[in-house]
Amino acid sequence: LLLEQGLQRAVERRELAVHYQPVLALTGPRAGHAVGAEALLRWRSAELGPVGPDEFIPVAESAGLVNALGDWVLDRVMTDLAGWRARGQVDDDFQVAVNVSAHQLTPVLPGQVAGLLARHGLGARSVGLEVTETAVVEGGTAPQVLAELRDLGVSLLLDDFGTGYSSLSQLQELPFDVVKVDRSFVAGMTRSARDRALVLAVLNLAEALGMAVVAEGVEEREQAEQLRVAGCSAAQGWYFARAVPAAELPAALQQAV
Ligand code: G
Ligand code: G
Ligand code: MN
Ligand code: NA
Repeated sequence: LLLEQGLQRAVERRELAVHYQPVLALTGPRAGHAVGAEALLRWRSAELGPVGPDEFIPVAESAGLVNALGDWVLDRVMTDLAGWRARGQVDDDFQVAVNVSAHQLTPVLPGQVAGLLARHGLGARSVGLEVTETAVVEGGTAPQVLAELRDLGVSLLLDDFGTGYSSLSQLQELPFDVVKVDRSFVAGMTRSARDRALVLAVLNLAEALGMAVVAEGVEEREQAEQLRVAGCSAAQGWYFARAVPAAELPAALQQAV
């Protein structure tokens, strides 16, 4: 209840911030360079101190607050991105991926995203939406909503891949552009042959389905190297860069290279 009440006031009290973790290309002409970022919501509550999204997003979902929160995040991200572009701090094809909750995948979302893109003068390709497997399987209207977002030109990323319950047929039917390999598999890949086999299998599967792969949670040089050799197109993780506030991202992008 304390969390719920705090969350209700978090926006007006300016306790929320979006941080950004650089995503680096591992292959292709931009290899070694930051080509995008993942937006990660942060809440510093006056009463509770810093609270992580793992803790407050479920509360926001059950309290019916996650749509308002999600709207705020999308607007914040597009404001930040438009600013970096106006100052020449990122390329036109720099893409920010935003996590969306299953509850946000309603028929109003595509129109909302289109409206925000127009208002901020951004092309649809500059924004990606990260959705978990569970969100897609649960939601009755989710596939239709995803199809409309895809028609807009927004990128769709399947988050935490391998930890949920999506079937291979769903992966093929849903309009995802990118599969994000969960960091639990990346963590084990240099030590466990099984984890390595799993990551390689995801890479093969994605290639067969015409999807790109972003590896999450890369903490060691050896992981980055194995992923690059295996043909993984992009990666993020503490080895390259941590999530930073919007004002610090341009510098973080240079350092991550
Ligand atoms: O940044 P961190 O590792 O604490 O994120 C924990 C979880 O919270 C991740 O699964 C991430 O996808 C989720 N998350 C982070 N920011 C957002 C957000 O803006 N909206 C939603 N729905 N989830 C988020
Ligand atoms: O579920 P999702 O992929 O959206 O979660 C992203 C979360 O992973 C963020 O909370 C972020 O802080 C965290 N994260 C990012 N890079 C690393 C990393 O290299 N190692 C670990 N353990 N967590 C990371
Ligand atoms: Mn994510
Ligand atoms: Na993830």
